[in-house]
Amino acid sequence: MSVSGTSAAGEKRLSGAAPARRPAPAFDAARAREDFPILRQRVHGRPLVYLDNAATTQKPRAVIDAISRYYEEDNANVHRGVHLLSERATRRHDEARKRVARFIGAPDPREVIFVRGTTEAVNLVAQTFGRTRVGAGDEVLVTELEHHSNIVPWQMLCHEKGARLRVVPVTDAGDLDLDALEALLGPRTRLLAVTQVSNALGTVNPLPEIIARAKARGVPVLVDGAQGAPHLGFDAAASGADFYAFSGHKLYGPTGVGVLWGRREHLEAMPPWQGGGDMILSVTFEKTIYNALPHKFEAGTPDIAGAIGLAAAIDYVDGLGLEAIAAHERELLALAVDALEAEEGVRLVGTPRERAGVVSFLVGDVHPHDVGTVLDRHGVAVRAGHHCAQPLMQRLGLAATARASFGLYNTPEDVDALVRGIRAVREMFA
Ligand code: 7TS
Repeated sequence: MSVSGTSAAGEKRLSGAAPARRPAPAFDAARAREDFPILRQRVHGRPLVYLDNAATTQKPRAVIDAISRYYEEDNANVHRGVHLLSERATRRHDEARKRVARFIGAPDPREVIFVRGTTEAVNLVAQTFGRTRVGAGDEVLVTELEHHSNIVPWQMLCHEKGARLRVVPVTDAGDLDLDALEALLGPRTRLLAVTQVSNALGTVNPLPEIIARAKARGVPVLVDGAQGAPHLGFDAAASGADFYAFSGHKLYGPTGVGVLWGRREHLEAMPPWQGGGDMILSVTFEKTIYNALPHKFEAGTPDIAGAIGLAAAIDYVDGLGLEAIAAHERELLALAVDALEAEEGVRLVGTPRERAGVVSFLVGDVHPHDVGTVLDRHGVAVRAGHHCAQPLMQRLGLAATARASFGLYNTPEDVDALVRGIRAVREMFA
């Protein structure tokens, strides 16, 4: 599933293109909010305003119930038992994989590997695909926008292989410098690892263009969809990408489960990663024959309840309509950006051409941690810090920012509460 529509020219949009010219479908965030039990509470005596969705999203009742129901009715290990419960658990786990495949437009559910999250997905690719493809003197390309989890695994690989990690720079506005990308794609480039959306600035990368440029040089592309999947969706088959990674917990699903999608031919050719049960067909002390996809990459008992919870989250999101959610979030974000720009003493960090989910800011010279603490006293949950993007912070000459990040249940009133909280920060530190 992807919110990317098809333009009048019939050209498939992924992200980064102009918004479709049609009225946004009505979306009732206040009503959706009631699906999330956790949001009913008060913190420090104030109604909770949850604006830390880029870190993790809250879970709707449908997801919580799906997980409880699994444990109450179906719990058993998968692929092992001959008994009814095990058959049921296996079937539900398989159905969850198919649900994910449909959501991201994967041509074949066997290309969907369940992992712990985006971090594990990237490490899997680095240690299998990367280890077989990258040698001494080769280059792996990342960008200045990346989260640590799309930097460090590649750095470790390069260190091991005597390869070179190269970095696509960002502009002061927080957009990738595509001319620099072009110049960096060279004969030794073995992979480009790039995020769909920046978790620190909200930049939406123009993936179709980026992927086309890499493909023109025969360079495989891994897309980090941790922040993209919840706001934009993805169409794996149409994207031209080779790998896509995302985390269930940022998509209203449970923690502990995420997805690696990879092109079949890559996954077939890649050596297995972890060894253990389920990833084998037969074992002797002399030789092990590995299992077929997807099991080859899923050693040990998987997070069965997690996969079922993730499928329930996808059902929930699709039920509301990812496109309607995206339109709602775009409106909220525009409101927040306007309000913060108009606010005395507030500086936005990053003014990318297209933005999703996130706005980073500074309040005067108040330390972002103090901003976050005062906001918390007003019931407003934001993140303050380097957002696991220290190289990006260094590039921008900052140690940290405060970050408000939006989800489907946020409302214009939440933006008002943020602004009131920021005024309280200014008064306190005036
Ligand atoms: N990639 C991006 C772009 C992310 O934003 C994150 C997590 C990850 C990868 C890692 O995901 P995980 O589920 O494996 O941990 N980002 C954040 C954040 O912005 N605040 O807390 C976690």
